[in-house]
Amino acid sequence: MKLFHGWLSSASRRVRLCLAEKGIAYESVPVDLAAQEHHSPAFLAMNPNGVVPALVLDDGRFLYESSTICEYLDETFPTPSLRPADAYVRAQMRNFVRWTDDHALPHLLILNWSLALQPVASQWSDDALATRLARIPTASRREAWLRIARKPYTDDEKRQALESLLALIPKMETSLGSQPWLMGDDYSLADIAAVPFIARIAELAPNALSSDTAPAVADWWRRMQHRPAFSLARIDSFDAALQARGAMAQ
Ligand SMILES: N[C@@H](CCC(=O)N[C@@H](CS)C(=O)NCC(=O)O)C(=O)O
Repeated sequence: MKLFHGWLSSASRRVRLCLAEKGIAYESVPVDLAAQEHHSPAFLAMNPNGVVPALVLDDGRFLYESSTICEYLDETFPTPSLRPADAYVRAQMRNFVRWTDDHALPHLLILNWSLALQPVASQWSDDALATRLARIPTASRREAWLRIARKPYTDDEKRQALESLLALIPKMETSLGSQPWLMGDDYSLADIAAVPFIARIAELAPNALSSDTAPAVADWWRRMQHRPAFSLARIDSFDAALQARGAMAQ
C-alpha cells in the first residue's frame, strides 16, 4: 500500500499511527501541502476532497477520510484489533472520532495553517492565488486558503480556536474516568483519533495537560507516547519540523 500524507497533518498522523500499531508495511509518499500538491488532478483522482491522507491499496483502488481508512485497515488486518468487540462501545468510538473531526480539526486548522502555510501563501500574487483557489474542490477549504493568503486569522480568532480545541480535554477526562483507554480496557481507534490533537495541545498549552488539571488525560498521554507505534508514526514536534523545513529551504 502507498500512503499519501503530510508529516504535520493531523488526519495523516492518525493513519500512520494506525498502520504502525498494526505493523503494516507501506510506502510513504509525503505530499507538500504548501505547494498544494494535493490539489493536482492526479491527487484529486485519489481524493476528490483535495485533502491528505489518501491510501492506495495493493490492487490500485483508493481510500480517503482518515477514520474510514483506519476502520478499513482494522477490518482487513484484524490483529491487533483496534475496535471494541461490543457494538454499542464501537458506536461510541465512532461518535468520539466524529466529534474530533467536527470540533477539534477545524480549530487546529486555524492554529496550524497560520504557522505552516500563511508565510508561503501570503507571498502569492493575486493571479497566482486565483489560479490556486480555482483548483480547490471544496468551498470551505477555498475560504481557508483565501484567509491564510490575504486575511490572516486574527489573534482573537486564534485564541478562540485554542479555547475551542481545549474542549477535547474535559471530554476525554470524562470518557477515561478510571479506565486506561477512551473506550475501556482496550486501546482503540478513539485513542488514535485523539493523539494528533493532544500532541498539539501539549505544545500549545502544556498546562492544560498537567496532572492537576486533567489527571486521566495526562496519564493517558504519558502512556501513549511510550507505545512503540508512537515513535514509528513520527508524531514529531510541530515547531521543530517547521524549523527543519525552513532550514532545508535555505
Ligand atoms: N476529514 C478528513 C480531513 C483531512 C484534512 O483536513 N486534511 C488536512 C490536513 S490535516 C489537509 O489536507 N489540509 C490541506 C488543505 O485543506 O488544503 C480526514 O480525516 O481525512
